[in-house]
Amino acid sequence: MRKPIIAGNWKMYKTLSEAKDFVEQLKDKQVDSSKVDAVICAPAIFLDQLVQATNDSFVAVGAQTMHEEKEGAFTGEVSGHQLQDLGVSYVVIGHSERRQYFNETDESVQQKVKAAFENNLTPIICVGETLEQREQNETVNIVSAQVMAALEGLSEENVEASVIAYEPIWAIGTGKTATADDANEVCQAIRETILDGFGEEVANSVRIQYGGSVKPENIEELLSKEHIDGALVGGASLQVDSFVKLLEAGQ
Ligand code: G2H
Repeated sequence: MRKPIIAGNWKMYKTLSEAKDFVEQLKDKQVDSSKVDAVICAPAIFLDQLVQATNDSFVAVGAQTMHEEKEGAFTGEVSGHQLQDLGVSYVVIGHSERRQYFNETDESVQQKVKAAFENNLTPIICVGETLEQREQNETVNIVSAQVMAALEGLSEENVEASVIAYEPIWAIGTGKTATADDANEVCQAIRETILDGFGEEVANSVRIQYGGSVKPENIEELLSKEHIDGALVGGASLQVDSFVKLLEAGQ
């Protein structure tokens, strides 16, 4: 059985006081961490304080991106080494917004995933197709290629520990969700790709999230599907009550 993982992706929202407020309220909620993994992926400037605030709670903290180098003259960037030093546990890599606005490619995603593991961070690796690619029936080819590129060169152990987030680009922040069956179909194709590349045990263990306009109203159906092991959630992770409902659906 794969343990569901619900990760909030706050993107570029909240001030520090709002972030701390959120976490203080969240910590008081009854969430069974043996049944669901809860992650908040916050802006880099809050990570230090959120790690401290969530210490000894069911909430883990993640970053939204990282640089693949340990250190260097990369103005504005944050490295995996620095994230590890803060006590961050997860890092979102290759989100479609990073690919679209910050020139991230399959190649840079691969380097970042490798660097994440070198720094004991669990990568949440985002893949997904555009509307045009879906309409041309290219979804499975595109997504499988993204997955294989991201995982290339990793040990079986690291592939097994990776989290893959399938986020169809046309469903992100648009209010449009893939149907649960469509999402499950692509998540199954991702698992089959991993099976071909790394074997059955790894494929059966790796957790695959769906992302794209997930909310309390649609999460139960998504999670009821065989190959969907959680969700990467933007908008609906910004309010405590709604995030808790998502976690409750996972446990
Ligand atoms: C997709 C998702 C979170 P939203 O980007 O990664 O955001 O749930 O707002 O579509």
